[in-house]
Amino acid sequence: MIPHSHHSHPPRPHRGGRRARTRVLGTLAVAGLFGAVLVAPAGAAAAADDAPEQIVNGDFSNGSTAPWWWTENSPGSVVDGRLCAEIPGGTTNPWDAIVGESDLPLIAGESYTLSYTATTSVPVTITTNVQMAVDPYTAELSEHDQLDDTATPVSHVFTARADNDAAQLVFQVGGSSEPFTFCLDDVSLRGGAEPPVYTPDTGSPVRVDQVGYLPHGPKDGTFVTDATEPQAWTLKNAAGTAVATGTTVPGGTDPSSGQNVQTFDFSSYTTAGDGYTVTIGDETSEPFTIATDVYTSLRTDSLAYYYNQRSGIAIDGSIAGAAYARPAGHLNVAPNTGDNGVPCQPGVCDYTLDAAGGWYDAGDQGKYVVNGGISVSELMNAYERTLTAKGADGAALGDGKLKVPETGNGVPDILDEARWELNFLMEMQVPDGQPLEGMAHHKLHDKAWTGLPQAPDKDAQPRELHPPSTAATLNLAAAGAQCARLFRPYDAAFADRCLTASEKAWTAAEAHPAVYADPNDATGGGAYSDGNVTDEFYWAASELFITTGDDSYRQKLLDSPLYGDTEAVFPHEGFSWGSTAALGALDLATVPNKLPADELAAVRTMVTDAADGYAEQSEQALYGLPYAPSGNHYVWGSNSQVLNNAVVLGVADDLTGDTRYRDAVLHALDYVLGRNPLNQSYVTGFGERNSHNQHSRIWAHELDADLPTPPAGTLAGGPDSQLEDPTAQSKLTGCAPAMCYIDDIESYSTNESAINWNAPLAWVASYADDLGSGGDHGGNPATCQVTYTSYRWSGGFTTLVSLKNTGTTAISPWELGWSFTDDQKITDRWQAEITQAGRNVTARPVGWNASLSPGASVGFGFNGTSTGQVSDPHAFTMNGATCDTAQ
Ligand code: 9MR
Repeated sequence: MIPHSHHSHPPRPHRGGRRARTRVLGTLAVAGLFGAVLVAPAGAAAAADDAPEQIVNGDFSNGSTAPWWWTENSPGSVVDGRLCAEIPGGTTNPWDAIVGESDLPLIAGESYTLSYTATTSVPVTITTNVQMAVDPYTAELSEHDQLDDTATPVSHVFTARADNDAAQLVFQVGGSSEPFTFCLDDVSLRGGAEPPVYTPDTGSPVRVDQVGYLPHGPKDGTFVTDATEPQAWTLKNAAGTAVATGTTVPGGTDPSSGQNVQTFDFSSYTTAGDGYTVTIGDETSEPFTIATDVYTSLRTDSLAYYYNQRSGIAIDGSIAGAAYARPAGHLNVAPNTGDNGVPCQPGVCDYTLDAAGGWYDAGDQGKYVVNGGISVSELMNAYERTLTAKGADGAALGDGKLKVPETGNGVPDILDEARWELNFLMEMQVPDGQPLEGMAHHKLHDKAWTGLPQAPDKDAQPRELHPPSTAATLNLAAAGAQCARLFRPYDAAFADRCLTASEKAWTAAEAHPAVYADPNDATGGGAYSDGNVTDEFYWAASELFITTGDDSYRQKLLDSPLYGDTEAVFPHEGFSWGSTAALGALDLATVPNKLPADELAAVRTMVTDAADGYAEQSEQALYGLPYAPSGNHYVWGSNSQVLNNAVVLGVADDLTGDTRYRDAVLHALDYVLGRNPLNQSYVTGFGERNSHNQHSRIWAHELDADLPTPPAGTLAGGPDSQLEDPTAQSKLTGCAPAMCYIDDIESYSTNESAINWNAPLAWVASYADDLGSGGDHGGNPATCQVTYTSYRWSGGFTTLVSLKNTGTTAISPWELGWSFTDDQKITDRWQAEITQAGRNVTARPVGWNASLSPGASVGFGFNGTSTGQVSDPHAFTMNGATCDTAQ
């Protein structure tokens, strides 16, 4: 890699409130001196109630503090829907403690009304200023407001004298001898002009999946137009020849973008090819492909992201691509100070942990157990699905298929990648004999934020362990239990280690059920704080129950406040790192386990009920996405919410074969790959207009041309309507929710990549690629049927298989493949040649029984040994195509 200097870019502080705070701190001392001089001119008229609102997030209703800031001595957080800050006693001046918001545009001569409600736990007089944010801090409004513990509405009117693109509102709450709590709500500054509407370059108004469509899948697009009458559309092939035509369906205004749109559907066209376009009037879409393998490279590239994110290992250019080669990061080689022996933050512990390895979380180089757990779990789910779902192709994730250095070790490559993170999660466990033994440290990261770019091996910041948390501990318990069952056939010692770590973590979490990470612990790394761990308990109990069959875990599920609560397990807006119960429910619904039939049926119903909701969101959306956040609040990482909902839909399809669910999954993928209000493919290297400037310290090409862009397959977080970084705030003001995105390396709240976001992309890409390569149970009727009958006893089994040709043509020779879901090992067989590699089994004719005419069956059998609980496989492929199963 070509050396670069990060001195050419000043180190950038990071993250929402913190970053803003750092930026404004320098102004505070003088703000007071110069600020409180002017009063509102007499006679200013109140701005009308419907005058434009200038305050961003004035009611704190979504739990976020952004873009509010406060001085370091007065930490703030959202409490019961208000922003509350702890103000120290003993300061001298009003400006010694401040809570404020910046970037407020003011227009000279315009009248403004500032209003808010606030309480203080002791009576104080505060100074409320609207002022310049820079020297000389001239105030347009300066008032002394008397506050106490009653939330009396305060309102002030003023007329701005000067234009200002970025004024600030400051509540100066210093100068009290006693400490107090200051809580703020319903802050409003009305007047002036509407914030400018953000108008990005969105290219063609004809929006399609810029990668393409499966021949037998749905093929839909969206047309942005003022027209209200149906329009003619033409599908053209690469030669420009019209191959299909139709008319659009007017849809009205899309609430997520404010665009008037129409939709078009060319599903009935099924001929494979590259370079298709859709033309409407004079407008032509980006080109796309129709093919069964249209998502094959998305599957492998989305997974290659993880190798590129590895810490503690040199990235090999012959695997990752020459541009991505880099030395190992964070192995205690100077200037690195970790991660082989990482101390705690001062006062947190007095041991060090060897926590080398794992994946960097995102554009930063922190490693977080909370987010690591869901990420590795969704990767393991992509694999585990191939053991249980009809038509899922384990070989595509198998040994030799992915970009990992462990290829050739006989273990599926996706498990090799998962193991890199699982090891790290286990390293974060508090050692025996220490306080909080068995819990997991919440996170490990730099002491202070580094700037961009920053090569991992050149990071000189001290690395620190942060305190253990219950949420992290349960992430370890859940991921460890899943690890134990998946690695059992490949590496029993590793499986044992995972299970031991998992059970120990579970016990520790039960002993310390409410140890929460500090929401303000966000210097040098993200907070990932989570004050509700009922979902993590549900998830971990599910995984431990599936793996061990121990009924005490089932009892924990029955006792969980989430039991049977579909809305809580599968939130309307999607599961996430802070809401993980869905992971447990999805696995209970699909992975063979000992739940009694009625409880299993209830879990499956919960999955399909949730999927019905997401499918409906997709069907209502004019851009087809299964994500309809209330109030159109697109969250930080919204693309991962879209894709997590698609995972639930994919599982519902696996359970039922209902094409409604399948269509919604594919529509989610279409949205992410370009059928959206910005005409943006959010995946690097996929589609004509793809994101390639994601916020990254490693792939900072936008800041240093010698560095690469992110590797192909990297997902951008996507629209975040709360504008939670300064770049978003300055460049996206006035954006419609689904358009609050910018492919700018500085916009970490809309354009970062993260391990928990690429994971559902990999899951969905894997699912979609399986559909294309024969697993399309919604589109192509199966031409084979398998009857699988096992006789089991402790330690062994005998199985009889009957394979029937239910198609209309003869097959010769046949080849039947499946994967064991458990630890079965075939010892002898009859009437078929059977080979087993790990869990994957292939049966072939012995010779005389090679030919299967339509309607004919062939039978064979085998004996085997097993340890622990064993279930029958129920996903079979004959010569690559999915079979039906008869039970
Ligand atoms: O994904 C996280 C999102 O849900 C939060 O709103 C946001 C702010 O706390 O943090 C996101 O996670 C970031 C983490 O804190 C640090 N590494 C980068 C992550 C993605 O932006």
